[in-house]
Amino acid sequence: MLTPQYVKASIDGRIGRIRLNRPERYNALNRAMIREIVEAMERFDQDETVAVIVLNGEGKSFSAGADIEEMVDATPVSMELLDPFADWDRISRLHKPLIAAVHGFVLGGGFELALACDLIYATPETQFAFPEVGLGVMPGAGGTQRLTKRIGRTRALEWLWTGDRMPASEAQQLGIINRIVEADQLEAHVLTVAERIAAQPVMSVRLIKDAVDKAGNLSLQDGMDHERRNFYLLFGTNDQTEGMQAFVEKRQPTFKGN
Ligand code: CO8
Repeated sequence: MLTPQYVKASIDGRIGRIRLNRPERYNALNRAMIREIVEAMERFDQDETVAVIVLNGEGKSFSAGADIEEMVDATPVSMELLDPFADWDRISRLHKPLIAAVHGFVLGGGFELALACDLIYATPETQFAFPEVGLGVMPGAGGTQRLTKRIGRTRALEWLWTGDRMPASEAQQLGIINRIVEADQLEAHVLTVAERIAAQPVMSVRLIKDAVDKAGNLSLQDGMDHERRNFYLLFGTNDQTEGMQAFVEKRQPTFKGN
């Protein structure tokens, strides 16, 4: 594997950290950068020492979206042959919690990358938008689908058609982001949340994510059937035995992550 050029990846305790590192371009996402992000995510997803993955952007902003210069001469055929979204699709197949800590501009593909994460924390000054309409295109990495599932058709269309900037306060009201945190506390806050999740039984965290993902795609009954199978499966884990035994014995559990 080549040395990453556009991202910095590191492990901090049980947290896998990925920092978008193209600040001179507002972390505009070219194809190589997306591949590096996805490869780092997959590496952490497979690494037993990592429990949670945290993503953030270096410089003034999280990301100003896909690299426009890279797309300016694209044709339908070049896009079809390159299939740039194949890498993006790999993000949905990750099992571990993905947390985005965003600031500054979160635009276009940058917004799509944040929406592909499980939790989003933002600074008060963060601005979200889908400006693609003004470039004669539209979101292509899940923006129309994920935004609509989050906030409903009517609201999504307004943001997508106008390309207006959505302040963090509104993103929070709409349920797009989890919480607004002052810029100087964002990193510490997100790491605290990540560490709390990392301390939970690994299989519970994993199967909760799996079941919640089904809620968007299955009927209520099919989703509940899936949930039940995950619930039963957890009775095969050591952490279930320990968690329930510890409760009965009135002591703190010691989870082993299996
Ligand atoms: N792509 C390429 N370069 C960019 C991008 C971008 N998205 N955004 C900023 N840059 C570059 C600028 O060209 C500039 O480069 P240089 O210094 O060489 O002139 C540098 O970053 C600094 O930018 P500005 O001088 O423009 O800085 P400002 O502070 O004046 O403005 C903005 C910052 C508001 C972020 C402005 O740069 C902007 O509007 N950027 C474009 C935002 C945008 O339209 N994003 C949507 C892109 S399309 C998309 O995301 C489709 C997603 C579908 C997935 C595709 C996968 C293949």
